[in-house]
Amino acid sequence: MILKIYFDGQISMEKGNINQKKYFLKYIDFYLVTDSKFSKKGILSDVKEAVEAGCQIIQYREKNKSTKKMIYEATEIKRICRNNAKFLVNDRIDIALAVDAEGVHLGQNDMPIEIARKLLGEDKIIGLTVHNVYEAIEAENKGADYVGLGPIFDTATKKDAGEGIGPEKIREIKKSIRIPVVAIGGINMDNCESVIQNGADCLVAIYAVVGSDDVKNETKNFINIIRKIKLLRNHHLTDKHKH
Ligand code: TZP
Ligand code: MG
Repeated sequence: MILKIYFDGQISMEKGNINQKKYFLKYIDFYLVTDSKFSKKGILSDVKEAVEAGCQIIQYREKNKSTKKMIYEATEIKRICRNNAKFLVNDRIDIALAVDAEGVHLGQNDMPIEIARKLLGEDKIIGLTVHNVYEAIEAENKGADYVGLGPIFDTATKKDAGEGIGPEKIREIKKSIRIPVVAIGGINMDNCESVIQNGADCLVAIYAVVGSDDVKNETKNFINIIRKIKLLRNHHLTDKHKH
């Protein structure tokens, strides 16, 4: 069980245990969620380019494909991620189990997290979508490894996402839980600074990345800006403590 941290910030977790999982999640920046509707070159190409750009966590999200097709794509994504990125499956515990993915991402109406945990075991990553402080605290208490918070801004990518809650809401959630907060919904290069400034540990931008002509470059741009703002944010925090 070796956790390797490379000089360029890449983290590789070769065999999971709970502490390594928690440590890994503390340091993720940009999180790619696949979307075959908006993808220009196909989801496998998107995953490959994002991993090459340094993305360390990928979520396979498909709402309308056959189970057979999903098993095939999930197997391919796992192969592309290898030791370079964690691979999670949205909603489908059965697919995650079938391909031995590193975790799942669940919504409020998906399988209850306690049951998912029993099926997947302690080493797997379970993320839960939350919309408010109450759901965030409940997610932490029930053993979620991170929360997905959103939609931060209005988005056309998920039809039933509801209205954007605004980046300031991230601060409120951060104060109420210790597990990482992954911001999602309507995030692009122009507004991502405010998301990190307000305390998000990580962010997802689907359309801005997979709908672009150059997934690798867009992923790199997001990673660079997130890391820059985190450095400034953390520097500002330590400065405040000095005075
Ligand atoms: N969950 C909440 S908003 C959303 C999901 C899956 C869609 C985010 O897509 P985009 O293109 O980054 O707004
Ligand atoms: Mg779901």
